[in-house]
Amino acid sequence: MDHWRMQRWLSDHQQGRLSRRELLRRLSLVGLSTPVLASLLAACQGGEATPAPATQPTPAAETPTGATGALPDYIDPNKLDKELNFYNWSEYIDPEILTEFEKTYGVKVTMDTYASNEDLLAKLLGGATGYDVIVPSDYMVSIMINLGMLEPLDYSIIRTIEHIDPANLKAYYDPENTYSVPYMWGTSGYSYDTSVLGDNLESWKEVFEPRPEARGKVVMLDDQREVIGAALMYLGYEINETSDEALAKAKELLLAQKPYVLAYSSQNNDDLLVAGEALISHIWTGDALMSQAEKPSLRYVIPLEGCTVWQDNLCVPKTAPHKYTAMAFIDFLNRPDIAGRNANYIMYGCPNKTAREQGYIDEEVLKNPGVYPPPEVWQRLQWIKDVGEEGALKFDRLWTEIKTG
Ligand code: SPD
Repeated sequence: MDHWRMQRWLSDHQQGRLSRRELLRRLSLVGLSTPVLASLLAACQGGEATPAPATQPTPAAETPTGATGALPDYIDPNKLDKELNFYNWSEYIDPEILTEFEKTYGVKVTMDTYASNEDLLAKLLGGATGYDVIVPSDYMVSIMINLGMLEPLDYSIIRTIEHIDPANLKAYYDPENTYSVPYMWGTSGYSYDTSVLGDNLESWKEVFEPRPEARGKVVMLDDQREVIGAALMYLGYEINETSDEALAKAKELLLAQKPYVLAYSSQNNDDLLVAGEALISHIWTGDALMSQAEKPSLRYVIPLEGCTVWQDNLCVPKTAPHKYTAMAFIDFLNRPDIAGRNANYIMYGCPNKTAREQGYIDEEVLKNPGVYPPPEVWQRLQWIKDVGEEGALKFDRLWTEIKTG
């Protein structure tokens, strides 16, 4: 291993040019063991302080992977545009997959990122018309369909739909998959540091009414439906409950919790855990697993009272300027080898059945019950649903009261 190269990666990370996840992946590729990685990353603490640029060009010089295939024969190269604008959740794709698409298809991909479904919706409603592919979750697909914001998908191009597990298709929010193809799915439980809090934490109580050692060290997702939903489940309500009584109780709980909350963050919740500044974080599966790789004393919990299960989807906004290329990109992402590599990198549940069956997904990820929960755990998972305009307004108001209260 060239030390100069490793040093450059570390320095890029410290200056905010390389994400922690990408740094970790590159270092593990060159064979560094978990303890060595953990100490290197600890030495880099603070490296993420520099805010990431709003637009993240895909990495070029460092990525060793070249093109690994020709265009499928059903893709017409003359119809491909030279560029594609991808609006995705942060840390939600292996950057080398973007590079491979660029090289194979001759299309430059520009990716911007968002932190919540509500941010995505606000951005599009605010007039952003340049995006070609977006990744809304289940309930947000419903909302966007109802608002007429999505383009019907062209399955003469997205032929790789055949690899998606039928169990993940025809979901409640888009029963014919007219507008959406499943991308990844996961759960929203919490991770905590067993070396301080022990091995037996199982309830949302630890998050909402934390024990003294964890007070001031709790991080919540910066996501209104997730946070209010978790509070509702802890209180014994259904996650989509909008009655005034239930929301008043959720408000009381969340305001009482607030002095113990270090931050509401969906992007730094994992970093804060790894750095030891947080002891418990409300977190999505993939971020939980990635931080556990850096800090083995972390443990991911799907709480006894239940938590959210969600599925994120590839969709094309009606306003997309490069629709043919968008369909080709979605087709590419669903190739079993690509979907498998991506799932191994971001560590979320992968709806690509062929990728799972043909060994493209690491056994370690497939066997992890945090990623693929056993049937008894499924019984306590709930889907967030579109609660209509009035319900959405209530969640919105309550969230503002929590954040500013
Ligand atoms: N790090 C990216 C995670 C994407 C998670 N989407 C989750 C939506 C849950 N409502």
